[in-house]
Amino acid sequence: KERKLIIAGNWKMNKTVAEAVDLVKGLKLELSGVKEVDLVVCPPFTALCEVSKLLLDSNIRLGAQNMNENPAGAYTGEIAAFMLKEFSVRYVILGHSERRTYFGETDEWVARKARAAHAAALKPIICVGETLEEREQGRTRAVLERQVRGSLAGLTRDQMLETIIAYEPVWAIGTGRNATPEQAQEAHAFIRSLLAGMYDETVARRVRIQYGGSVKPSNARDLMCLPDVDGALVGGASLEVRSFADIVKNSI
Ligand code: G2H
Repeated sequence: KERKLIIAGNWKMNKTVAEAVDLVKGLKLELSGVKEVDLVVCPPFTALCEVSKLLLDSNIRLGAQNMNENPAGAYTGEIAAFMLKEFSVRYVILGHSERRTYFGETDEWVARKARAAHAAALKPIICVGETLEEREQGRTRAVLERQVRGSLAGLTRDQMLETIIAYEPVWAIGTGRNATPEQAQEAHAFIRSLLAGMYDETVARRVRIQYGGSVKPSNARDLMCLPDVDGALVGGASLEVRSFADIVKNSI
């Protein structure tokens, strides 16, 4: 494959600091030799500080699960990019469907966050994906097009090259029901074709598109070998050393 796979663990709202430290120590033991895949863990904000210390001498990079789009100031309860930079955070997940559903994030808002992430030299992982209802009504492509165009609005070509997209069909998130390889490949190829239209063929060829939604050791190989799937955003199965390490190993 011309694009290097990137596999990221999205821990969501899980793990105490002590649990996070244990998990990362275990992942370092299991995955220190992995060079074929870019590896990222995205702990909750409260564990970033301790986890960042453990990753100083590691091939595993640090990501956050969200950030505020403003530089600093009176935004009670929010976290800004410069605070993430203090812990050597390199990636930030933006517009996850849980944030869109429970916290009202819109495409336009996600795009503002993406521009703020790039302004701070953080690489955004921008999530898109249709609901079951939208798929059953045959609206998958229309929804993906609206989300991709809206959530990437205003990104320059250079910024786009440093952006990762995660295709996460909402019906596959945390349900144990992953997209079939055919469904995933079709959606990924469609997203790539959108990038070609919005930017150019080189951008479309270079940008990595992760699949997310019930990725586990048993389905990782079949999904990661697809031509337009360039990695995984893993939720539930990233919470244990064994399952995350096996997903990585089965993807190589
Ligand atoms: C999708 C995914 C991680 P899970 O949200 O972003 O979670 O693997 O638990 O479906």
